[in-house]
Parts: sequence; C-alpha cells; structure tokens
Amino acid sequence: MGVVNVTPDSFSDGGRFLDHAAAVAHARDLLDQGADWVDVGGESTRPHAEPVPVDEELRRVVPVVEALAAGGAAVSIDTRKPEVARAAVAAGARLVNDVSASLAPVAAATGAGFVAMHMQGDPRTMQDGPAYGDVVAEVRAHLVERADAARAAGVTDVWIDPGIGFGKSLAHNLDLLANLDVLVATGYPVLVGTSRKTLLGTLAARADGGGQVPPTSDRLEGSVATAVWALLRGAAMVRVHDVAATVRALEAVDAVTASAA
Ligand code: HH2
Repeated sequence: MGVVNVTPDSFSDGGRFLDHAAAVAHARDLLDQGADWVDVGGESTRPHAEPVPVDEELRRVVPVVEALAAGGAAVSIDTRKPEVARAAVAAGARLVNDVSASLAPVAAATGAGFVAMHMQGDPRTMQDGPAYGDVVAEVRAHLVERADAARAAGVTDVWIDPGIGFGKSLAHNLDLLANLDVLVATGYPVLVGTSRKTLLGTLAARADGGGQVPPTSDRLEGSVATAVWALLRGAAMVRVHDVAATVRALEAVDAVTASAA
C-alpha cells in the first residue's frame, strides 16, 4: 500500500502532493512501482497534529480519489471523518483506512472494506507518556473488538493494524512488531505501517553510535527492513512511502524463500 498524503503538514512528505495533479501523478508512480493499493489522506495524524475541518479535507481528497479510481486503481481513504469516508467511497475508494477505528458503520453502509487501526489517545496528545500494562494483549483485544463489531455490522473485508507510532513508546512499537504473530493469529488480515516513523529515526541514530536522529527523508533502511520483517511474520500488507525499494527488497526475499521451499 503506497501512501499519498494530500496535506501541507504530513510528517515525511507534507506539502509535496497538496496539488491534486501532483498527488495523482505520485499515486500513479507508486502503482507503477508495484503498489497494490494507494492510500489517500487529507489530514496528518502525526504527533501534535491539529484536526482539519471537514470541508478542507473533502476538498483535498475527493478529486484525487475520483481521478485514481476512474483509472482503475484500488484506492483506500485514510480518514477519521464519516463525511470524508462516505464521499471518498462515492468517488470510488474501496477501503476505509481509519486510524480511530470508529468508521465501521460507514464501511458497512457503503460496502467498502475497513481497516481498524489502534491508537491510544488522539494525535494531539498521544505521545505524551503512552502507557500500557501489556501492550500486545491490549492492542489485540481492542482490535478484535473493533473488527468483530465491523463484521457484525456487515463489513466483509476487515483488516487490523497495530498503529505503530500512535500512542506508543519505542519499546511498545518494538514489542508489537516482535509479536505480530499474535495479531496474525486472530485470523484478520494485518496491515502494518512503520514507514519513515520516529522509531526508525531513533534506531538509526543508535546504529550510528548515538547523536543526530536522521530526518524522515533518510530512514529508508529501517523502513524497508521493518516492512520485510512484518510480511515475513505474516502481515498481509505494509503501508509504505518508498514502494520501489520495498518491492525490490521483497523480490529478493521471496526468491530466497521460494528456493528454500
Ligand atoms: N500511519 C499514518 C497514517 N495512517 N494508517 C494505518 N492503517 N496505519 C498506519 O501506520 C498509519 C496510517 C502516518 O503516516 P503518514 O500518513 O505518512 O503521516 P501523516 O499522518 O503525518 O500524514
């Protein structure tokens, strides 16, 4: 799944694809590079982000979804707002990717699929001391409850996502990635997004012997490594900014796996 942020302020590519034509061209590039889905979003959910008014979010995403879906692309809409999810599905999106895990009724009413992602708190405050007893068990329980409710409401295509970086410390993120099999064992397809996130900046600085955390534009190695890790541990899809590099890495790993079989 390739990321298409039609925003001025996304944490890694804010402002680059705010123009509709630039967003559509970028999404087409990601599809050419091997993405199966493009995930279009009009509101940053990075730590401390301020919410975007519904009209502005609609203005950002609907024409982009429409253009891509008209060309046959599998489009998901990354939103927390029912109005935006509804309009995007009407414009051709087939999956509602919801970091608040609250939009199952919209997915059910429109016939779209649904991604329930885990987030502790909300973007404005979620990184102010996130706390869990057992992060893996708590995230699993929350996601299963949301996914079961979505199924019961009539959604047939239901995904779960641990929400890496959404109200989680480095240790929480690593624990979730290390124990992805617990989520995979629920039977719901698992989506994982680590791409360019803070945990990878922290780990890159550690690898460099301490000091400067590299900018989001310089976190490719960790992004690809953790995407490959997630898929090898049973995730069904990864959400990435760098599709070409991820596809190449997977091709190499697939070749080894096929040869070992
Ligand atoms: N991460 C982001 C946004 N949406 N959706 C899912 N299902 N899983 C994720 O991990 C996830 C997500 C954050 O990344 P990005 O869209 O690049 O940044 P921003 O929220 O600043 O636009």
